[in-house]
Amino acid sequence: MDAVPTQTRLTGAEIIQYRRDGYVVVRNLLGPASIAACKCALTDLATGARPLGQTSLMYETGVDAARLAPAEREFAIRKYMDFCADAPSLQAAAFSARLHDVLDQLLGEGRVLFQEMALVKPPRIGSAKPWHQDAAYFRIKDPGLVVGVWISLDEALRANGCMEVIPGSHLNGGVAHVHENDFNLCQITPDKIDLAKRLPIEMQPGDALIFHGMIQHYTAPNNSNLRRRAIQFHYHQLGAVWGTVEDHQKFFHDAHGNYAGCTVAHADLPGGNYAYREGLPREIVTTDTSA
Ligand SMILES: O=C(O)CCC(=O)C(=O)O
Repeated sequence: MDAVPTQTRLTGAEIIQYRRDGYVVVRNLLGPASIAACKCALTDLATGARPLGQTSLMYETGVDAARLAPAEREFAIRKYMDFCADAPSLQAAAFSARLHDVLDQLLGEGRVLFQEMALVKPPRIGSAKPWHQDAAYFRIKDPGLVVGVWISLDEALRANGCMEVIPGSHLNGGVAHVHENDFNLCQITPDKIDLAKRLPIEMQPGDALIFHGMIQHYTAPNNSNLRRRAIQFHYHQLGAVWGTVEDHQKFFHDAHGNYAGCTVAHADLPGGNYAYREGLPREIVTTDTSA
């Protein structure tokens, strides 16, 4: 069993930090056994030791996955998605009672896990995730009801592409994003980012970054020899309503009022196979924290 407390209470100062800065870090959210089980599940999904089921794998640009030996794949994968049904240890992290105690404190009770992913930024080839706001990807009418949780499975340092945020940027609302049919590269237009305020957040394995759906954030390429695996969950509080692209445009538009979120492809470019989807149909997270 993990030698970590079963319950976590944020201090008043941490709750204020989430509201004011748009993020808070919970240290040691996952203990060593959970971290090891999550890493093992990611490896097994990559090698095929665990069937992919609903899980999808996305590789770094330029990688020909068909030419990789099974053991090589996890060193070329950029992202795993939709794995909860296939990997109980990853699902357990998403439904951690300790995590939901903290989220209850921040947001009130009752939420839905609507998206899960693992970002594994492989050594030497792991690419950047450009500056963006996660709410630009979700047509949810009240972006304040969306919360992201990013849990480091390795040490996340400046050297291997830790999370960086612009503290307080969630308070300025949505800003224009652009992309060219690769939703992984959807990014804030440079004039809307105050890079003087960027703050790298270095984390130890098991630490969790809890961040507001509107905070501007980024991860650098991994040019090091270090691994940097992380799992990321998105939840919305009950009461969140999925809207139309017009609803989303109210938050994400350019100076002319044109849509500037990440949920629509650039129609005039080849390879425009971007398919927007809403959240996965999921159960409400139980408030029974005894599990
Ligand atoms: O872990 C990463 O490299 C980027 C995570 C992130 O910001 C995202 O996927 O929205």
